[in-house]
Amino acid sequence: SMSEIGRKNLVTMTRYIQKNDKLPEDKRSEFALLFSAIQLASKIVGNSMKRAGIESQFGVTGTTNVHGEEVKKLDLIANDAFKEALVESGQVAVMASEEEEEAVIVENTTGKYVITFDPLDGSSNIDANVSVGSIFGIYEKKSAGKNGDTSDCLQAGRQLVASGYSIYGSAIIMVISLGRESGVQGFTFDPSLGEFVMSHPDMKVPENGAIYSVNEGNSAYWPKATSQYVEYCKSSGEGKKPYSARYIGSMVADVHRTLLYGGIFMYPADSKSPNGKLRYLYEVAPLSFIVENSGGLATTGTKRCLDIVPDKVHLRVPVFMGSKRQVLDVEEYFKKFP
Ligand code: AHM
Ligand code: MG
Repeated sequence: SMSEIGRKNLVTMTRYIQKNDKLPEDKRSEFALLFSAIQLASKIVGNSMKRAGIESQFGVTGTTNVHGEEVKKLDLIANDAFKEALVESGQVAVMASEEEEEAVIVENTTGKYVITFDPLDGSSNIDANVSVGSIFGIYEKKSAGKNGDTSDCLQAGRQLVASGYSIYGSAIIMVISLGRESGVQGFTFDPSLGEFVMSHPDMKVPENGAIYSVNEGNSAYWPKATSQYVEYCKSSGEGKKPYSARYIGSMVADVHRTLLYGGIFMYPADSKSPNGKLRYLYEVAPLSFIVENSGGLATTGTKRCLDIVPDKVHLRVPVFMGSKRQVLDVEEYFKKFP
């Protein structure tokens, strides 16, 4: 707001990155450029979302709007916004996106970062005006060639140097981690300044929570460990009350709530989807990095998510993430019912 202008303690995302003494100087400048690209992409996506309702009223034919322009799906607008901004930052060698079949290799660049992203996650929720988000992970290029290649994307989540998400809700909030040492910080977009301003410093997921979040419609297909754990969530006894159920069906929103209120978010494997639904590189790994760097845990049931080395760009993995207590309990159920 106007009253903030000129205040010394106004921490914009760029200031936060430039002053982060957990990072070497060169990394700070590279990250400042990278994150300014991601902020730009998020602002573009946020704006397009706001316009989407109006555009679709005008563009009833589904192909052209009142200006005679093609009405693009928001997923594609978001994908283009991210790709363009990232390439223009000059910092990026390889990109992997939910919307691209193959890794995208950037040519003629000295950029040494690898970015994985889901430009618009949860887009099936948009027509109902439910919050959606963008998710991204940042790795360093490992291959030796001048240009990067697909192998640069196939790194364990443990190798992430940064990750984050933007959530498009009543406000645009961006939550980022520049590594374990740096923790997790949340920034809210202030339209009057055009800046993301720190609003949630040093986010910590509660160690214990009383919310479980899962698409229970799939329960007929769950393995025993998952069914038994969810039964436990709903049970009472020995001082435990039944947990509350909350499931938006938009991963960023469900994980954001989990960070703030605690509890557990799950997208388990089931007999129809033996690896669950969510994709490792641009959904599970970046959000596991955020959750773990805020003091929580993320597991497949039997393995820490950050330890998985993906063998393909669109690999899916089951996931349980959130408060330490709940995730450790899940792992116990998987030991008991392998
Ligand atoms: P999307 O990438 O096609 O949007 O799908 C991912 C979304 C997640 O945001 C959410 O957690 C999940 O799908 C919900 O799936 P379901 O409808 O099967 O519960
Ligand atoms: Mg997605």
